[in-house]
Amino acid sequence: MEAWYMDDSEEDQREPHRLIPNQPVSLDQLKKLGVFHWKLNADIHESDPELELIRKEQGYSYMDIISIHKDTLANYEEKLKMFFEEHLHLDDEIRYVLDGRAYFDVRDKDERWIRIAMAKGDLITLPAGIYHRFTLDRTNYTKAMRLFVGEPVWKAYNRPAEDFDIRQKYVASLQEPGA
Ligand code: KMT
Ligand code: NI
Repeated sequence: MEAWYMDDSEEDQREPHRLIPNQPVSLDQLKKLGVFHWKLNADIHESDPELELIRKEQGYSYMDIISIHKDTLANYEEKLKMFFEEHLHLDDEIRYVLDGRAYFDVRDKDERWIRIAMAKGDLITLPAGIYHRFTLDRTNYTKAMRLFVGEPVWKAYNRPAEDFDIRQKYVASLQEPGA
């Protein structure tokens, strides 16, 4: 996993959009935004004790696998367009890349876009209430495990979504010491 601040060009969302010079974002900076990362062995995801432990500790009872490719995903174009709309959820978004690659973009506390480049073996959690979006990269393919605490709710609220309690809670959490 690698993360960096994005340029503001509107060209192809699948391009890396790095600043020149590149401005990297560390795992520590991501933690302060409530974004957490694990590196796992995706080749053994069906029987990985490390994944089992995370699922148990975090209460990730639900899981499914989504393959995002024009030949495997129904309404591919429409869904990708939706995923790239800036939005939030009322619950954490937990994704584990099993194959291929993808970008998750998150807003930092000053509203700047951070691009998180995810590859096989990267598991990430985005906190409820954070504004984010998702895109494939130039390789146009990813397979990801979707994890959830309890029954999944995929509902996304596009920005602006300031009135939700969860949004206000999230923004307040950025002010806490250590954040
Ligand atoms: C979301 O809500 O941003 C998504 O579900 C992204 C696609 S899942 C790899
Ligand atoms: Ni989302």
